Amino acid sequence: MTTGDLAPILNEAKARYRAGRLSRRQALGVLGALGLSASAAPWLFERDATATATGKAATGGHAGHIAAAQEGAPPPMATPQLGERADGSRVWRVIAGGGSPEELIEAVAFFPGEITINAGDAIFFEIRGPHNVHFLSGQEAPPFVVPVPQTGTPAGGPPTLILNPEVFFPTGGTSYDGTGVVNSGVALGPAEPFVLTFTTPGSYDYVCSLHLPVMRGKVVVQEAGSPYPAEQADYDRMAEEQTALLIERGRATAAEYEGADPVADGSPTATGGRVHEVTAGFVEDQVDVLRFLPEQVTIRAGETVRWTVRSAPVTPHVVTFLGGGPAVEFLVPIEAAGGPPTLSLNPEVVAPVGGATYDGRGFANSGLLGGPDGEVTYELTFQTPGTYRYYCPIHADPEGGMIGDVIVE
Ligand SMILES: [Cu+2]
Repeated sequence: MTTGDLAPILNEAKARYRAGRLSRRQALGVLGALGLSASAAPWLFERDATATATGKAATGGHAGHIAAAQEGAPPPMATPQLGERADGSRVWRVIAGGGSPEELIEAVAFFPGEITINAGDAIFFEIRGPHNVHFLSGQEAPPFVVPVPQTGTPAGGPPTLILNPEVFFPTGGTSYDGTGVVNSGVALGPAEPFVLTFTTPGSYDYVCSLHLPVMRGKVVVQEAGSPYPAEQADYDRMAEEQTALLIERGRATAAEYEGADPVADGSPTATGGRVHEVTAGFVEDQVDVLRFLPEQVTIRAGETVRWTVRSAPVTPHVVTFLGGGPAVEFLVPIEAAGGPPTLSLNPEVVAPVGGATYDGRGFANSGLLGGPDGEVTYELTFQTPGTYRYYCPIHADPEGGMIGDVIVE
């Protein structure tokens, strides 16, 4: 792997860090996993400057990114020149993702979902968030997590899950003729804008392989010289309207879950208490809300909390209580002899840990909910009064992001 190959992961880490969804500690962990020092990521030291920036898009690069996003302005990106080129072909723009990072609301859609261009035209895919643009020519999308057999241990052991390089790294060239595979990799923009030229008339489906089955798009390529049914400005207006609608929808549904009667049905559990429902993230339509709802649930000693992930299979989550112990990382490096380490999913996070009750001490973990094994709920009964903080190690660290509290009276 060369440093260039690492760019998508670094860009993704940078984007998450700037959106406040990755702590400095986690970002350093990613660097460590990639075998890099902190000096390879100067953006780690710019956050204070960013936080005090006034949101002027003109600051360029990344400096105004977060501030601009907070003011509802599109983040400043390195945008290739859009519109007509000297040879008469055009460069268009499609936006992948977006949403309202500070509210932990992500649009899992392409804007526009379908675009009509002519042969010879190119599309700049402006990727906002953890997404890729994947043209598969009819092949099935690869899973974004894959098992690798344990080779080093005598007993074999369960397979380790790693981030699939087929999804995370770019493949294919800068043009697409309807055959083969072209993948942007999981990247976020400015350093390496993903621009793809379409050479051949046809209708081409593509996906974000991190957010299947909902995040799909289509490019219709006409013969060169055909009249266009819509202009870029029309698509931009649609993108803005649709994004705003999706954010609104995410807020409305979140408010419903937030305000729902926390006592599910009052029916006694095996331990005699009642069950309180918490939604652990949901996907509705093409909006993905990465929050625990309600964020604080108040129960009596002896009662049970049941978390339900309502975003499967698009987005998995984990419910983790640290009980005073150190934070756990979702991604950990596997050292490889003579090569850079691979990013694997921490088995401590992926597998359930602990029993059916929790007294606030030690580590308790749901394991991956909404993942390949189909499990979407997790229950814990609390016997001891206190306030217990938990978080999702995929989408937060203990200081920020997807966090909740259980208050036991
Ligand atoms: Cu999560």
